Amino acid sequence: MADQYTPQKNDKFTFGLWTVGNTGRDAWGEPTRPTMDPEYAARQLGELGAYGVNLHDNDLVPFDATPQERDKIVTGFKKAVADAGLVVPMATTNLFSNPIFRDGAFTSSDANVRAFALQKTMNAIDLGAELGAETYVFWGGREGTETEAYRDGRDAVKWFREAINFLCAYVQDQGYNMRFAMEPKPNEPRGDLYFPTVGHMLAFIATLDNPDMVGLNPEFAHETMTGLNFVHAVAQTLEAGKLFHIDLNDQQMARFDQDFRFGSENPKRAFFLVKLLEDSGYDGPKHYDAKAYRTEDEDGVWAFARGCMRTYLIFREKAQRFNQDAEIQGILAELQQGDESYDGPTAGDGYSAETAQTLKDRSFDIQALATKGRRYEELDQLVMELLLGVR
Ligand code: GCO
Ligand code: MN
Ligand code: MN
Repeated sequence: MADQYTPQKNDKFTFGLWTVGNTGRDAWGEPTRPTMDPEYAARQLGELGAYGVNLHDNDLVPFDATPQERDKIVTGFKKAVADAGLVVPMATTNLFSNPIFRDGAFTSSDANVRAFALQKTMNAIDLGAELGAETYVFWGGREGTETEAYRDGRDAVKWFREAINFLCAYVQDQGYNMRFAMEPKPNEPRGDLYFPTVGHMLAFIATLDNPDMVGLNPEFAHETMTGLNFVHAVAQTLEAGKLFHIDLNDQQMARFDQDFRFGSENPKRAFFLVKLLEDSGYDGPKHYDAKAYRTEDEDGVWAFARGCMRTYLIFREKAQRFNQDAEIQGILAELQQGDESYDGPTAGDGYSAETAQTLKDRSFDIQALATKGRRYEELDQLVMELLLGVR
């Protein structure tokens, strides 16, 4: 039954074909669910209230399809997507499944493989553009190592940069309305991946020929696997103007790549993430890069997909309530009043010799500043009570 947590198109929730289509195969076991037809997936997602469906080239077009086969598949899929009332906001390249990429794609030590990766990506960019995608994601699943004995990591960084510069120029040359979103991950499937975190990727982007065209696609699970705070990663990405896309899911720290339903493991962190996204005015797609437990049949897959969206909307409502809660807002206002009572020069005013001297001469009440309670225990408990449903 529809309620206030039922997703609407303008909530902009998206799923990858590979997410709801995940067959439950893992390193130990065969698939537990059959392959899902992409057109069927689009229809089902449309009915669930999703806004869009995303894909890797080979989620739709098999690796070895002829141009005629490709065109037929793409025509059918475009129609299914339109009939379902969906869009394809993001596309990407599978640069990890075929064994040719076993030692990397853009960072492969073999120049033939690097060139093939560029060729495959240009074709996949054409496919994305044909489907209307305005964001193109780069996740370097095989861009890494198990051993440092051969490739010098400096070459990997250089080759990756060359590839992204080349592909930015390709997009511009074609006149596509498309931006790139880089997706960092620390490990899996390789032992170690290059550009393992949001911070590494932000630093890399600044070295590109066209940094304005390139932003991030951070993923909840990826920072969390490493023990990093995803909310901070997204905050820094937003502050840099680089949140071009986002992959939502859940994950326990220091575990295998779990890709759990959004909010299912770390609900409090997920709440603060939703609050940040909503407060920031982020209006891009909220993409679920997650999968149903391997125990599930198809009904379980749709329960999973509904759950991802529903949890986001519940947290969005909680965030609104946080912003309206008199007691919470009262504490915030009191804290802010204290914090803003300072009336001297600040770093934000910029440097001048006079400011520096004024600051050097200023005396501070160290004792008072060092001992005043911050009331975060009280505040956090109110958040917990809000989340636990007793407020
Ligand atoms: C992973 C990644 C991928 C990418 C996808 C889109 O951990 O496997 O998150 O799911 O997001 O390939 O580029
Ligand atoms: Mn992932
Ligand atoms: Mn992802």
